[in-house]
Amino acid sequence: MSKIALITGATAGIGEACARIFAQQNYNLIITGRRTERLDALSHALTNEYGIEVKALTMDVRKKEEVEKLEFLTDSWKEVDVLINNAGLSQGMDPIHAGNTRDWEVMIDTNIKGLLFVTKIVSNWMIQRQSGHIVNLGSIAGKETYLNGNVYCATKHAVDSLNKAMRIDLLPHRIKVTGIHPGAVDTEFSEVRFHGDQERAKKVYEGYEPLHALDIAEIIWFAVSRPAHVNINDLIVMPWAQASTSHHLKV
Ligand code: NDP
Ligand code: 8X3
Repeated sequence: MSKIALITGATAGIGEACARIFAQQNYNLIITGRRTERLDALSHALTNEYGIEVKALTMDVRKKEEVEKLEFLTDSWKEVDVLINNAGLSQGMDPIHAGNTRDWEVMIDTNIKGLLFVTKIVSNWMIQRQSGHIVNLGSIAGKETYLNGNVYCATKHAVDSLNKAMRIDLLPHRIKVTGIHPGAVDTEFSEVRFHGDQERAKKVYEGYEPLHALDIAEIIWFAVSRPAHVNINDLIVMPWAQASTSHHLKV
């Protein structure tokens, strides 16, 4: 019987790449995000290409009542083996005294509260089966703090802490928990951070080769595919040309 992975934020970037990798590995998928058209297109593509089953659920992880729609899935879809808590974003890059409070709320609600709403539901399904693996997308921003990164960094430090907390709380239930913390990955991330300013977004990745979404998806698959007695607790993954959030070798 095929395993099931639930991937949040599968409409772009790392989440979409994870969907492709897990489909190649014959997983059936629950994919989520806010952009229904993209979810449907991905669902059709993966079904046709890999012959897997895909459930596409439009949901905004910030809205508890939308996340609770997961409870309406049939019992067989609740047998989730792998949860990838990937949905997340940054908004703005201003000093704390000039920060936009709406941006702060979006980041806190998505990166922390959204991750918690999804985890609460899916971890209970895993507890029923005493089995499962949760992968949390943190960031190098959850290990360091950089100029004007303030609230985004704080949300990813929270993810880092929740990753450790989940590992402790869910240990008696035989659930693995892994944190993946990438440096710069060339996705829609910077375009979203800069509110659609493509020129500014492009500059983030200029002069060096950043990571690609597939690099991270392959590493997530590596973590998930270790033998039963092995758990990768925490991984920081950087482009070779990036030593920290503020040190890049640019040519
Ligand atoms: P993208 O912007 O390419 O993708 C983000 C995904 O998150 C989209 O599918 C988006 O879907 C989804 N998402 C955002 N907000 C919500 C929401 N409220 N409800 C549901 N889904 C949401 O970025 P990445 O792929 O780069 O980011 C994925 C994760 O990796 C994030 O947690 C990010 O913080 C983390 N990360 C990224 C790095 C980078 O440099 N790119 C580095 C380190 C960590 P939709 O808009 O359709 O809702
Ligand atoms: C994304 C990486 O350095 O832009 O989480 O915060 S960074």
